[in-house]
Amino acid sequence: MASSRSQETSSGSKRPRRKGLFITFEGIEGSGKSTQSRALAQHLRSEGFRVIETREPGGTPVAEHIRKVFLQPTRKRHSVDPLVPECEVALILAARSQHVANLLLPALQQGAIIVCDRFSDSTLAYQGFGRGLPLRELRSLTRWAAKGLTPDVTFLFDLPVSQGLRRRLNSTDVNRLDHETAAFHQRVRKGFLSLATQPLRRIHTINAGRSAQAIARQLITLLNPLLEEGLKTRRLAVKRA
Ligand code: ATM
Repeated sequence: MASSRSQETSSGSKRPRRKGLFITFEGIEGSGKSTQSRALAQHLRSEGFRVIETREPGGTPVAEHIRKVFLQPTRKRHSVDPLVPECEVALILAARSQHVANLLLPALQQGAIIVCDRFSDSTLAYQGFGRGLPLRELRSLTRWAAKGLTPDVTFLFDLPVSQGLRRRLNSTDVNRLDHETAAFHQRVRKGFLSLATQPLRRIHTINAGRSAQAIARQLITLLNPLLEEGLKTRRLAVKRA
């Protein structure tokens, strides 16, 4: 990790050094990532860190409004006007820009640990690999909406689509994307896995088919070096002095 006041991004540009830590959870639906992200946040709080739990789309009042429009199942009366992929991207980016500017950047500046359920990798996986929109443009748009913010570490929860969908369709809050075909969700899964092969090594693929306790232990093991580094060099906010 660079010790200067700014950090090198993957594109080679400089971004202001932040005090906090930005952790994201990604994966197909039904992978258990939301349960694990809540458990991790609770663990970090019990260790004395200042933690903010949030999600995308959403996380601020305006972004949560946009989430409702984005996820609302297509009703019969809306079937003449289904959301097109470009509109999906526009809604996601609108929500992300609010979230980044009004919650994530200020909290990171104050040394908080952010535990965020989905971020830009979901846009590449769902709208890029899933819907077929060009990845290069999506990367540039999402960088713009996120003011260049990228996670410090990402946990990608992976399991076969059939298992994820089975878990998901048994739940009570089925959303618009849950009704997509298995082929769509397969493309999304493959997309996530291909993002995880990138050389930056930010994304850790987690086998989501294991017990909740085993997964929780693995996340803490992966995170510990970053927390130690954060306490030394970033000034992470802790409750005890
Ligand atoms: P959660 O159910 O994990 O909160 O996610 C809501 C949906 O938003 C999820 N859909 N399914 N099925 C993935 C979708 N989504 C995108 O399509 N693109 C994005 O950029 C984000 C952040 C979420």
